[in-house]
Amino acid sequence: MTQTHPHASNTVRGTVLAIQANFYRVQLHPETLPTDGLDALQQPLLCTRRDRLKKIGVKVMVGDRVAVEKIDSRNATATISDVFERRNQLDRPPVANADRILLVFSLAEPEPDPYQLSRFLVKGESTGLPVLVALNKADLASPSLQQEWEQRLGYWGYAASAVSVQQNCGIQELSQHLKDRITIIAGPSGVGKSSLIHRLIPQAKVRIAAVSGKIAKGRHTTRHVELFQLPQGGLLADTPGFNQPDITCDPKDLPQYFPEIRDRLATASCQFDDCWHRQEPNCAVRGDWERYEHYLDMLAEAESAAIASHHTRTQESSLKQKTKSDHRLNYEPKLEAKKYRRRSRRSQQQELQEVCESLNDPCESLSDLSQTY
Ligand SMILES: Nc1nc2c(ncn2[C@@H]2O[C@H](COP(=O)(O)OP(=O)(O)O)[C@@H](O)[C@H]2O)c(=O)[nH]1
Ligand SMILES: [Mg+2]
Ligand SMILES: [Zn+2]
Repeated sequence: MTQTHPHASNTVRGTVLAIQANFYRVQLHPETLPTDGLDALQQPLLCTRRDRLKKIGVKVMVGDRVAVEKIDSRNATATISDVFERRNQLDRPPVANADRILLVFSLAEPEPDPYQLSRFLVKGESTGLPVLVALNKADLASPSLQQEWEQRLGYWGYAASAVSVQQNCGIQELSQHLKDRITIIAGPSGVGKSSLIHRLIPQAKVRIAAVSGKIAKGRHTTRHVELFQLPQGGLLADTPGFNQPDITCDPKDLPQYFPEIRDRLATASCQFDDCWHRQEPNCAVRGDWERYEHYLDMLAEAESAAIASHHTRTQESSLKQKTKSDHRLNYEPKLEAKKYRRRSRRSQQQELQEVCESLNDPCESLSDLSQTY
């Protein structure tokens, strides 16, 4: 990634809100604009990426802070000339510089499933970002049920608040936490994530329609990551619902994704430094707390995932070796032809993948949140 000096004078900067095909929708940062108040530049601009960035392979992600040039305020277009260093980067959904995860569950329709909640929480924690929790559809739940869940999540280490998007209850308070930040919304499907975004940003839908018509005629626009701008400042990204986030983290990292374990280890330590908190003697973590069973289940899952991915890697490398040792066979004309066809299919596949990437459509892999720095 290249870097422009962030304080270079007359560099206009902005944040990438959405990517479609080879276009980037960029909201300019007002404080970097020339002082002669250009009203036209308060709307997002449609940008292309400077050729040099393409050549050196600099990718632009949603959430990226960028430098722009060649601003045409009449047509609301510009060119991205540089990408600033990312603070962090989520793979699924592909978003840079996110500040927090907002997990939305519902108190009814669907009812909370403690183990599913727990998995979402662990997945959220694994991004390294702070995790907020909202319990929606309070209008469908008795006050005692609301209290019960708020308390239960409190024991788990989360200050969860019951809200009702439909009745506009608790939404103002929630939006205070979203101000001036990039927040990723996740949670099971049907809990009201999209409804929440529309409640916070009534014009969100309208704007999507207007832009997709302008830049991507004929292309499907429903499955891409987009940052929505909150009226009071701040950006929100919706993620399509998924019901069972998989636990694929490094098993060694799992304990730190449970606030209950973090708390226990802050005041006590296990006899063994490499304690898995299972049956080891003098473990400070094992004990009578609700999610301990969840921890054990997820630990087993993370371990099998690690073993499975190790197997895949070993298999792949032995396959490669086999091809190498069978190299002679490749001199047969028939196989050459096959090889040629295969390559051509592969390049087609690659092209498709590039289109997917530029559309920022993660194809079928939006099913979990994970982070690479
Ligand atoms: N009763 C009630 N229904 C809601 C509330 N918020 C959303 N819904 C409904 O729940 C359903 C799923 O909402 P949606 O926003 O599509 O959920 P998503 O899958 O998480 O994006 C829709 O029928 C909404 O009208 C709420 O606060 N109360
Ligand atoms: Mg939705
Ligand atoms: Zn232990």
